[in-house]
Amino acid sequence: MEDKIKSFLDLVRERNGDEPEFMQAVEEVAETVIPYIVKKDIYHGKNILLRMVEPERVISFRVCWVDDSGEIQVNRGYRIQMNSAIGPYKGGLRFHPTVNMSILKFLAFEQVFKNSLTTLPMGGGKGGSDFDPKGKSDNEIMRFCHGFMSELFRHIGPNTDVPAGDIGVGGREIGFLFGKYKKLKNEFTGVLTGKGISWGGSLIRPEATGYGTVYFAQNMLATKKDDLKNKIIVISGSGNVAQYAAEKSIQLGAKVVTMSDSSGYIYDPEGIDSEKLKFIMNLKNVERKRVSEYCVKYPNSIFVKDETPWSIKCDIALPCATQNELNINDAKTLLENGCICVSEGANMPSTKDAVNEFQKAKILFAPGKASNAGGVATSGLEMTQNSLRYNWTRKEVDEKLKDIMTEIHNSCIEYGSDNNGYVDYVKGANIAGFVKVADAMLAQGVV
Ligand code: NDP
Ligand code: 2IT
Repeated sequence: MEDKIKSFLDLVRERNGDEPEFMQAVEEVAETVIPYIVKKDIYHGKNILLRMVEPERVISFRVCWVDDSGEIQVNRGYRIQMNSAIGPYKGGLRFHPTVNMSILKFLAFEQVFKNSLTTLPMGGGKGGSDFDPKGKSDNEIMRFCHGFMSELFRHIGPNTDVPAGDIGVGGREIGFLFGKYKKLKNEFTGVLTGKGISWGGSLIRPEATGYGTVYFAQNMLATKKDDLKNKIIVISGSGNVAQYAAEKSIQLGAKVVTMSDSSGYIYDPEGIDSEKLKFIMNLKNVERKRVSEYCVKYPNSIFVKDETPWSIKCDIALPCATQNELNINDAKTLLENGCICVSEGANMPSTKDAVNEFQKAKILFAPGKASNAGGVATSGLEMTQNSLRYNWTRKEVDEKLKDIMTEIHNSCIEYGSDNNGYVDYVKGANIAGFVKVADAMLAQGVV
């Protein structure tokens, strides 16, 4: 078995060159899925996994735009259309200076499994740009988004590929992207998700990833007859996912003590209550300032520069910032401090070694492709509402989101439980996600 996995990974590495994040995502899947494939005759001789690691289409394009001082700027835009076996390509757009092919391919690959887990008919894709939104004026953001869409529009569509937000792409950016698409195509369609409520968006979509991550933690804790009440929670990030993970945690009676951004983390031993969270939301979403400002407003808290929050004692950790933000030493520290549950809000925030530590200690650990799937699931619900030309209420969407998170949890249990009752959520999510896509690919033949 080891040999089979190794020769598969060697081949993928050889074909893809230096793409460390993509290889990390592929390795984690190969290690759990290849042993499953070996046991199932229907998949033999079909090279399904080799087909799945090859994007169906990769688009790379130039984005030119004029900044406020009149200078012409050039960025690179991408869309990876990874797999469309079970539905149109679906996945976010990331605007961040670190964006490159390796990062987008890892995200697109994870998205295929995640979207399959949601129970909804969505294929997987991801895109973005190395554009850095930090410090840009609203007009510069608009000009960049319009430039980006002036090429992307010809590759997407409500039945082809439906992008959404990710790091650096929120409601403001989706608005500018949607406006340009509509202008170019003369069509009002559900081509993007995360839209504003008055122009085709879904209630709960902004909240969905963070809420879903906490609902997944709730499901995991319930297997131990436990819940979130009075739990100490450490959260990283202070963007979309982190904010709503914090909001739901507070609503369920937990005490959130940290949040962070790329400059460091804040620690509030008294807890970030809903009033203080409102301050953070305004700081990040409206004023677009650094999280350290929190400590000026609330002097009983501290700001720790250039560090991640994992050394703070907690019961539950919710990494909600970015990939590989939690390493093996962080995992060891969390475990020493008594952490019993990690639910990933970000995509692949824990390094491979860190995941191994959590699994060795047999704590509750959920990989992002399962625990953060509530965001894209609610995007799927937005697509459904757009097709119906109808809007569900907040309560209706939230109920559907909760049900989907429970379904995903059940799938992980079905494919990830061992004989002693331990659930390997990584294995469960990978195999459950794989089966649906693989079966569709088999049915559709070699295309
Ligand atoms: P936002 O842009 O709203 O927020 C990102 C947060 O993470 C910010 O606090 C940002 O700090 C921090 N961050 C970003 N990059 C780094 C870095 N390299 N080092 C340290 N901190 C960093 O993005 P989201 O909240 O939407 O996304 C967060 C994570 O969740 C990502 O991994 C994304 O892929 C994942 N995700 C998002 C979904 C969604 O619906 N939005 C759905 C599923 C997963 P700063 O402001 O300083 O950059
Ligand atoms: O990583 C993700 O699942 C997202 N950024 C959300 C994708 C979506 O299409 O809503």
